[in-house]
Amino acid sequence: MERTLILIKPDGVARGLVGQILARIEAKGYRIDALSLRTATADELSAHYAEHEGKPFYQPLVDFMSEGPIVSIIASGQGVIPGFRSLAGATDPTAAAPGTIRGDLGRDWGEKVQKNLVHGSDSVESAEREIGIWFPA
Ligand code: RTP
Ligand code: MG
Repeated sequence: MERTLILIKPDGVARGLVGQILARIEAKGYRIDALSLRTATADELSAHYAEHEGKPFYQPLVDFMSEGPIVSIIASGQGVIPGFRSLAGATDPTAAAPGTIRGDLGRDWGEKVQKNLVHGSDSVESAEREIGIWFPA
């Protein structure tokens, strides 16, 4: 079965949106197979965001992701990888369509990094790689 790695980022946990975000994943019909709440280590974040190393938003992104606990989730279901990205909406919460997690629950807070509540894997390869980082066997 197709599976994906979802993160509820520190802004989502701090704002008390975990329940609402999980409810949207479940209401869509995807299954939650694993779930953990904890603060990420520096190693997990550098592995997770390796593709963005060197970009101007990399350090602000890693700092933001270290601010507090994260909920990491493995979710499964046919089409869950693109399906969750479409539930999440566009990266920029100002541009994200209403009806999406980022569009309904997020906004621009005037900070260096886009605080956009959630992460979802963007391909089968990313999903398997990211599941290995957040849920080591
Ligand atoms: P994600 O990986 O978190 O699911 O989001 P995404 O695919 O929509 O966005 P991506 O390009 O992979 O960027 C990863 C995260 O970095 C932050 N970001 N900030 N210019 C900026 O301020 C900027 N660009 C990216 C966001 O938190 C984004 O989700
Ligand atoms: Mg991404």
